[in-house]
Amino acid sequence: MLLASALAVAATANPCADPEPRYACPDLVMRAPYNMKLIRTPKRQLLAATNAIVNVGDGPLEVRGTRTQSSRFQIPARQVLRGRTTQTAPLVLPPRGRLNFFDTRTRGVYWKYHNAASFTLRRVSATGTVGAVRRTGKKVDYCFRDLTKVKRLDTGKRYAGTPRSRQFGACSKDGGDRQLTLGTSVGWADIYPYRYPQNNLDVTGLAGCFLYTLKADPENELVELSESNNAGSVVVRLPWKGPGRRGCPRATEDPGNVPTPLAGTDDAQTEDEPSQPPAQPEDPYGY
Ligand SMILES: [Ca+2]
Ligand SMILES: [Ca+2]
Repeated sequence: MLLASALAVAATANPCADPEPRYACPDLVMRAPYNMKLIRTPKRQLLAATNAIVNVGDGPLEVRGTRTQSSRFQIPARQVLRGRTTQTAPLVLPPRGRLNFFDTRTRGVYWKYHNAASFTLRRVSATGTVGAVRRTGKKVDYCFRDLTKVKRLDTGKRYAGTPRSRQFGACSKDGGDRQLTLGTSVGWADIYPYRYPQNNLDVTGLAGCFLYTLKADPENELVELSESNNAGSVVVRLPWKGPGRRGCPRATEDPGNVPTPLAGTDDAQTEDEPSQPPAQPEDPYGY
């Protein structure tokens, strides 16, 4: 009954926009790429960036996967919205995305949400207009977890409703799992340091001004309070000599929609590049 209701709702509208019943909905934002570094390989130049997906909504992002018989390494994923009151039952949406048993090659194999984010590079003209996508990144699978609490960039305070402790832990490494839950709580971030596998764009052979954009939920598989704030961008000059626009114009069109300037109020900035990993029973970047 609940599932049938969910199907009907999801087919017509974003339940986060419905006045009744009211669900506590997530709102993903991608902070502007930071800690950018050029990684040189024998044949390629990769411009890497740390990225942080933050939930600034009024409810958790929660995704559940239940194994079917069809696939060993992919699981259909359903988003779950919680009611604002105990009288409202959780809403389980139809599957629109999937979980992949993703091999990072160097950091283990994890269950991750596919198409959680995208990396794109577009040329910026002398007048600041943004052209078509020139390069796309490989990293699209993310854990969605509570890695660290963050503060608002505008006030330096916590987001309202931020849980004090982690609600969603590291991704499972068990390929035999039959049911999985991934998520990111309000006021928490899922962060990937620039060194993380695939956390880069191939900029080999490019010269000029470009807009480097990271976007959360680029296929809009997840319902949110806002779909217009999911990306963060920075203008870079190539060949890479370092961060900053270096004479490049500001982009007049920002496919990232909302600038996400970094400020010193963000816990993520201090926790994403620890000189020594925090003492935890598992890889702190268990993703
Ligand atoms: Ca959003
Ligand atoms: Ca979305």
